[in-house]
Formats: sequence, C-alpha cells, structure tokens
Amino acid sequence: MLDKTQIDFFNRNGFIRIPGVLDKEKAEEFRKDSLSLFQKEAQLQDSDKLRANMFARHHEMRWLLTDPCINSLVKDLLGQEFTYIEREASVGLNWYTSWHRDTEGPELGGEAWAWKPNLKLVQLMWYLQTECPEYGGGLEVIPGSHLRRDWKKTDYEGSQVVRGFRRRALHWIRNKTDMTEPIQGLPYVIPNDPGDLIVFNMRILHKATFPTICKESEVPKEREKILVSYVAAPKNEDCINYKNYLAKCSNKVYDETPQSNTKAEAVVS
Ligand SMILES: O=C(O)CCC(=O)C(=O)O
Repeated sequence: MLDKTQIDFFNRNGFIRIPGVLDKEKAEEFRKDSLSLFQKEAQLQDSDKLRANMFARHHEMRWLLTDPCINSLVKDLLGQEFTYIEREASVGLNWYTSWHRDTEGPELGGEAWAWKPNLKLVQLMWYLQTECPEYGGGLEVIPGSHLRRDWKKTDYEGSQVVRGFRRRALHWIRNKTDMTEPIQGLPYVIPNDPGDLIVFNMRILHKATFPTICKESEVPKEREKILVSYVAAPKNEDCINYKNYLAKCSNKVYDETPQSNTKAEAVVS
C-alpha cells in the first residue's frame, strides 16, 4: 500500500518507483517468461525487438492483470475504479526510446484531452534488469513535465557525447549528495532493480537509459534490456478518450478481436 507522501510524490513529479513489488525469484521467472516470447513466431505488429498486444496473445503474462498487490498499488494511484487498457501492452527486448511523451500522438492529432488538468493515464513499467550507468536498462524522466506543456523534448536532446557526460555527472552528483528527491525540470534517472515497479503519467517526458560503454547490441546477455509495459486508466472520460484515439491508429490494429478489455474490467472493478 502506498502512503500519502508517495501519492503526493507521484502527483507532483509524474512518476513513482515502487521497489521490490516482486521478490527475486518471481522477478527472475518474469524475465525468463518475457524473454521466451521472443522464441515464438512474430505476429502482426511484432518485431525482433517487440511483442505487441501481450495480454491477448500470451497467457503467461496475464497474471499481471489479476495480481492483488499490483492492483492495490494502482488503485492507490488512480482510485478504486480503474481499468487496464489491455491492448496497450508489450514486451520490448533491447528496445530503446529517446525523449518523448506518450501523449504526443493524440496531442499532434489535435486531441485537447491530452492536456486536460488531472489527466491520469499511466504506464506501468517493469524493467527486468538493474539500471546502471554502464549498461543503462532503465528509465530517465523530466520530473514535473507532465504538468508543463512548455517544456519541450528538444530542450533535452543533444549529442550522444553530451548525453553520456550529463548522465555520468548526474550519477556522480546523486551519489555525492545522497539526493533522493528529484529536481523539477532536471533529467532524473530512476534507480531500478528487477521486481521494482515504475509507474508514470503518460504525459511525462521520458526516455530509455542507454549503455554508455558499448553499443546497445553489445550489452551482455544477462543484462540485456527487457521491458514489460502496459497502460492503466481511471474508469472515466480519460479512458474513453484514449480508447477512441487508439481505435483510430492504424499501428494499433491487431489481428485479434478487441474482446479482452471486458475481461480486465471485470477483474479490477
Ligand atoms: O525505452 C524505454 O525504456 C521507455 C519506453 C517508453 O518510452 C514507452 O514505452 O513509452
């Protein structure tokens, strides 16, 4: 269960890390199961780095929707009445993104709800390796940017060298100062171990942490980046708006019929 300080942190900064939601054994099994999806034949919208529509296609991932502990944490953040948007669920293998907001698509499409106050569409992220400056494997965010439309991703882009330097400098500062509270507007690398859950507001500026001592393809197998992510929303107009938006996106069209949302709603309501 989350306390008020944690919930306030989430609302103020736009993200939260909840350490140790899964124990070591469960996290290892989760990593193995996630990796095994890449041994299966690719389906529509899949690639060698992505397994899309994970809940409908891979029954071994469905426990995430019914786990009482995870559901109780999501309720603390979103309220009693929430739902998973099941089709927005994927596993990434060596999948790295640069700065973006997950609401960029609807925003560019002129959908005003993307900047509605109190929008609470969230991504649940399981980074199934320890984040470290050498190999990355985690998430970097701009704390508070879910509330600041004037903060642009271009303000944070830069050459690979600048980004690597900044990354190491911030890591050094954090270790020296024992800084735990992020500073609004400054990039913040979220510490992570397998089994931790990171939840963020989809409006936050975020990106992957990249390896700094080798190419992404050269990260050792045991540290290879696996990311399981999916979306949850309060059962309100945010959820309806987002689902309507997804229905219009050609890259969100899968071969399955969209019947599984009903099942997830029944589970969590
Ligand atoms: O690359 C990452 O680790 C972040 C993934 C991401 O940005 C997303 O799923 O929206």
